[in-house]
Formats: sequence, structure tokens, C-alpha cells
Amino acid sequence: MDIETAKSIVKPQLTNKRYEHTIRVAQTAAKLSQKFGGSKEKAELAAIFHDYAKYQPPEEMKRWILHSPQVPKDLLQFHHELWHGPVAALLMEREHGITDKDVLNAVFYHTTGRTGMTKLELIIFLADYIEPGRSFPGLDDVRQVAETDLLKAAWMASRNTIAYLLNKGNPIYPDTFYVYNDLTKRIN
Ligand code: DGI
Ligand code: FE
Ligand code: FE
Ligand code: FE
Repeated sequence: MDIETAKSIVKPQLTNKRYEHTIRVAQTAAKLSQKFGGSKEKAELAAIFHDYAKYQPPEEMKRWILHSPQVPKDLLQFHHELWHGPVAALLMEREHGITDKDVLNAVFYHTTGRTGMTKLELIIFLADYIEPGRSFPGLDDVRQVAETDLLKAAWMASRNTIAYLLNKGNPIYPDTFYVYNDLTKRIN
């Protein structure tokens, strides 16, 4: 699917602000893929779709998850914020005929990440975190490291997200910790 078609599918599903975030994630992912290697087209396609399901009603997302063997059901025990990546990947495949597994996985895992993330998965995970519209504590350090070290920058994003969730006293999905541990090994 070409990028313009992807944009025209996604735009009506999002608010303007969310669509602008999506475009910035695509630009950031394109830059990261040029720097670290990999297909710019795949990075852009995954980025355009990554938040496609963000505004689906939770009840509808729950139905999709319950009917899809590839989605871990324990996600339903956690905040519905964690459901939009997997649901977007399901919709891309079933409703828009996108079959590239790496692209689908980059969308599926963009919120939590997973162990053994591919380069494309890391690029989308990181681009979503560092796109120029974001402002989190410590973000400038992550952006700086992202100039030279994809794994380390993704590790920093993972660490910061866990610290943020802990600080708020939120429940944390186990994969979120597994990603941190996995990246800690991979950077050393
Ligand atoms: O969709 P975006 O806002 O662009 O970003 P995202 O999909 O990376 O993250 C959505 C939210 O999910 C964000 O507020 C942080 C939260 N989140 C990430 N990991 C976990 C989590 N929330 C819980 N409860 N547990 C997690 O492990
Ligand atoms: Fe998201
Ligand atoms: Fe993210
Ligand atoms: Fe996003």
C-alpha cells in the first residue's frame, strides 16, 4: 500500500492532533530508518497506521481481541490504552490486506514493545516516543542518543516509561518489564 492511500484510510479515524502526531512519527521513523538501515517505506507505513485504532470504543476493541487467537488475552486485564496497537494490526491485515509481518508487528507492539524487537519494531517504538511534538522529562537525552544508538535510545524510552508508570502508581503490563530487561542485555 502506498503512503498516500494509508494516510487517507487513517486520517478520518483520528482527531487532527492525533493525525499530526502520526505524521510526525512517520517523519521521525523515516529519518531513523535512513540512519540505522531498513526500509523507509515500511517504517512510514507502520507509523501511519500505528495509532489507527486509538479511538475505537473499548468494547469493540475487546471483541476483536477475544476473537483473535494471536492476541494475548491477559491484555484485557490491563488498561484499554494497551489494546489499540494489537487492534490496529488486526484491522490492517483483515480490512486493508496488509500482510507484511514486520510492519504488522511494529504496529501491534508499539505501546508495550516485546522481547527480541526487530529494527523496524524498535524504530516505531522509539519514533512514537521522540517525535518532535512530545515533551517528557529526560526526552532530550533520549533524542540525543537516538542520533547514534537505536538500541540504547529504545532502552532509555523503556526505562523512562516504566519510571513514569511507577510514579503514577499505575499497573504495568509484564511485557513492559521484559522489554526493559531484554534491551538491557542487548545494549551491554
Ligand atoms: O498512543 P500514543 O499516546 O501515541 O503512545 P503509546 O501507544 O506508546 O502509549 C499509550 C499509553 O500507554 C501511554 O500513556 C503510556 C501507556 N502505557 C505504556 N505501557 C504501559 C502503559 N500503561 C500501562 N498501564 N501499563 C503499561 O505497561
Ligand atoms: Fe499508540
Ligand atoms: Fe509508545
Ligand atoms: Fe502514537
